[in-house]
Amino acid sequence: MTEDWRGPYMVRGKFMKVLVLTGAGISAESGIPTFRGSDGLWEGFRPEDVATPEAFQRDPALVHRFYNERRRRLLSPDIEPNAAHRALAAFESQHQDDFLLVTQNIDDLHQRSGSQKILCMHGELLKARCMDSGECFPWKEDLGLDTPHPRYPNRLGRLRPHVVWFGEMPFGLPTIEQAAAQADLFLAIGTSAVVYPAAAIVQWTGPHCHRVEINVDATPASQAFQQVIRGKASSEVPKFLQEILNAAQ
Ligand code: BJW
Repeated sequence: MTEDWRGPYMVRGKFMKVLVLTGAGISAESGIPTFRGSDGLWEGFRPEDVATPEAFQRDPALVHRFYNERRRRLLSPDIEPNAAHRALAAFESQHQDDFLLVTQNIDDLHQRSGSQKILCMHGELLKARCMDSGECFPWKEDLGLDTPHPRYPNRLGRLRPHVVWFGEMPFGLPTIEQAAAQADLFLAIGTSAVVYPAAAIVQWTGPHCHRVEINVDATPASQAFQQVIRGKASSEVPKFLQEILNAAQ
């Protein structure tokens, strides 16, 4: 399964196109629970009760509570980016060709680390979206059924978390598809590869692309990667990216 990445990398020189996909595993060591781990975020919540448009219609108060708790936790002082987030931002700043970081995470830990070219395909927890106009607003407070609209204070409860629920279309798919087709290196970090279309991105890469998975466990997609690194993101991501930068010198 493991193949030395220096082959394709050195043939193409240092100006390679890099696409990175991150999932909940990269933020686990920052204190944000993953979705499907044993201490997972959805322990006690069924996904269909909190992460679908139907759930929100049925019981908006419950869904708001789920996201309010996560927003408060994200904003607590003990949550901060870890070495993997920081290494990706540092790599981006030193890499001289195309780079795109696609994250499924709705936390803002990549942004806090300084990542610039980032596409949040499942939305952002620190934004609220008007259900009528689609307009988004930066948001750090709780949302609820009595939350006034920032522009029209008499309109209450028309804001929802700016996140992508099951059955909704993720953001930026054409951009992601194009970046995948052109990528020389695809790096998937800390994602279980069970949620689509994110899980299919590896299939959208071209035959020339070197595909690397970094995860503590195997995933249903592991076979699609030439190089599989088993370990924690905070140690393996900085190591891997530094090797690439060293090889490009
Ligand atoms: C570490 C680590 C460490 C831990 N270091 N690693 C049947 C078949 C196929 C598809 C479907 C189907 N039925 C329905 C669908 C579609 C559905 C879907 O995929 N369902 C599956 C569950 C079957 N998908 C959708 O509905 C999507 N929309 C859609 O398909 O639209 C139509 C469409 C049509 C055609 C083209 C394109 C689109 C929308 C999906 C929205 C997902 N939303 C959520 C919630 C977002 C808001 C929120 O955060 O609350 O997104 S669900 C949840 O899962 C969240 C995550 O982003 C997503 C992925 O989870 P992730 O990040 O992989 O986390 P975990 O917990 O699963 O895994 C963590 C991993 O880290 C593990 O592997 C650990 O081992 C590892 N790890 N610690 C490294 N320290």
